Amino acid sequence: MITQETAGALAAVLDDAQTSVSDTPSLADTHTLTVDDAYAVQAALLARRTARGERPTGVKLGFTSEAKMAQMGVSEIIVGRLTDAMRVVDGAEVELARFIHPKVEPEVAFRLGRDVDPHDPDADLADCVDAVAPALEIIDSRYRDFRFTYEDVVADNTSAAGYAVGPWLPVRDVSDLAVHLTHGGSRAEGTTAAILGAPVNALRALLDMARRRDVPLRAGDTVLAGAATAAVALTPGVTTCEVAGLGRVSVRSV
Ligand code: OOG
Ligand code: MG
Repeated sequence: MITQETAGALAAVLDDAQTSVSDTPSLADTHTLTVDDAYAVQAALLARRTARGERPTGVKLGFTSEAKMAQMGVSEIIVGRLTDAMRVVDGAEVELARFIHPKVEPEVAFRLGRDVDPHDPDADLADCVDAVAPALEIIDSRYRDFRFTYEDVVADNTSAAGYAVGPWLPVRDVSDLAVHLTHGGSRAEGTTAAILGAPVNALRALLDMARRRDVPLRAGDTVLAGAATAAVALTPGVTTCEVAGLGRVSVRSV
């Protein structure tokens, strides 16, 4: 296990890459990190963000679909943290200059209606969800050329950079809904079934991760279940995610 000091130093490297909008080499070039080490770096990264006033707003899962696993060459789920600084209002502008090499992906978001104790053996996260919505996630790996190991991407807070959530709707079955991502002239199609068979399975996976990784789950938190398709480069223009029966959410990149 790396020391707290090393975790803090590696978090500083990733944080500086983000704030200075410049990429950084894979940590694996210089450090041998375990998955536990990587989550310690992620925690130190979040601590830096909260120390400068950012407020945690929820959690995100990554690599919950085959398309994403294949795209990034990674085959196990990861969990990262969202803050208010990453939030983009539905329909609002996002400045591409804030990012290194952003990509966007279509997602489904859940909202937690109450605090959940991940260590409660009877906890059922799906029971605690009070709303669902279509969502867009902007990912922006801090690593050069978006190339990373599993431990790298965990340390880098799972490439989290931005997210937009459409209008919240009452809870419903979101198991197999068509998903369309449109960006300029291009269009990607998928289904929510690509997310671990059904997004509700992402909630089960999240509860397990939260238990193992000490991730808090609080009332009002947004949970991003993971992308339903591969990510596409975010370039100027309007990007929309439409989930059949849930509606749409968009961002305008400038
Ligand atoms: C890591 C983030 C993966 C998802 O939805 O699968 C992710 C990355 O691809 O850079 O957010
Ligand atoms: Mg994602």
